[in-house]
Amino acid sequence: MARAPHVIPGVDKNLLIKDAAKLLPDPARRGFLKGAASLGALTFLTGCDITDGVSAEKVLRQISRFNDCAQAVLLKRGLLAQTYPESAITRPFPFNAYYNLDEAPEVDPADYKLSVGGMVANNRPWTLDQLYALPQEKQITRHICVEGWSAIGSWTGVRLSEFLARVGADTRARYVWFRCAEGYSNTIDMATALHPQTQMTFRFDNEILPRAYGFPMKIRMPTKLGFKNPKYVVAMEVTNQDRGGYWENQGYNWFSGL
Ligand SMILES: Nc1nc2c(c(=O)[nH]1)N[C@H]1C(S)=C(S)[C@@H](COP(=O)(O)O)O[C@H]1N2
Ligand SMILES: [Mo]
Repeated sequence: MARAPHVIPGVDKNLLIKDAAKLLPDPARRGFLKGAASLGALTFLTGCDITDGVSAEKVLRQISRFNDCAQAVLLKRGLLAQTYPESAITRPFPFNAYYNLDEAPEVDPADYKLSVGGMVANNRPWTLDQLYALPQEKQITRHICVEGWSAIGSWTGVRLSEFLARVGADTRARYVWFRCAEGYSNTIDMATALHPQTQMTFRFDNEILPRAYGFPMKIRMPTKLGFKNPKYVVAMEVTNQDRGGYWENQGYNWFSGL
C-alpha cells in the first residue's frame, strides 16, 4: 500500500526553507522572509538549534525538528500563524496521502464515533452530531507539505483546546496522540494541541469535509507541517508518552535518495 512519493528530485531546498518559514508566527516570519532565508537565520530568530546539512534529507529533518522547537519558543508567546482572505484560497486544493484518493477511507457518518482516552476525566465516545454541536470557527491558513508544495485552505471546526476542556483532559500531559481510520497516526505536543489555531475540523471551504480532506474529522494545525495534520481521525489519547506516528516512526527515511 505504501508508496514513496516523498522525494521530489530537483526540489530547491532554499525554496523549501522559505516555505517552512511561512509557518513561523509574525513578526519572526516577516523578519526572516525579508532577510536571507537560511537555516542560520532561522536559528537566530528562534534560538532553536538548527544547522545546515549537506543533504535535503538532513535539511528537511532539521526543519521538522526546528518546527517542534519553534512551537515552544514562539507559540508560547501567543503568536499566531498568518491568516488569508477568501480570495487567496487554492482551488482545487491538493489531496495528499500515502495512497491514491480512490483508496482513501470511506467513513460512515452514522457509525462514526470518536473515541477519547488516556488522561481525560470523561472518556465517552462522541458521535458526529455531538461534535457538530460544539462552537465552531473558521480559519484560512496555509498548509505546507514537505513534499515541496503548499496551499491555502479554509477550515471550520472546534478548537481542540475547547474539546480537551470539555472532556476534562489533563493538560499537564505532554502529548495528544491521534489514530486515523486507515491506520495513519501521529503525536503532537500539548502546546500545539492547546494553540488557538489548532482545530478539530469538520468543514472545508464551508462544506462538510470531503472524503479527500479527511471526512468526517481532521486535526488542522497551521503551525505544523502537513503530515502532522491527521485526517479521518477516529481516536485521540491524552498521554505522557510520545507514541510517534506513521511518518515519524519511519525516521523520515522517506526523504532518502535525494
Ligand atoms: N489519515 C491520514 N492523514 C494524513 C495523511 C495520510 O496519509 N493519512 N497524509 C498527511 C500529509 S503528508 C499531508 S500533506 C496532508 C494532506 O492533506 P490534504 O489531502 O487535505 O491536502 O494530510 C496529512 N494527514
Ligand atoms: Mo505532506
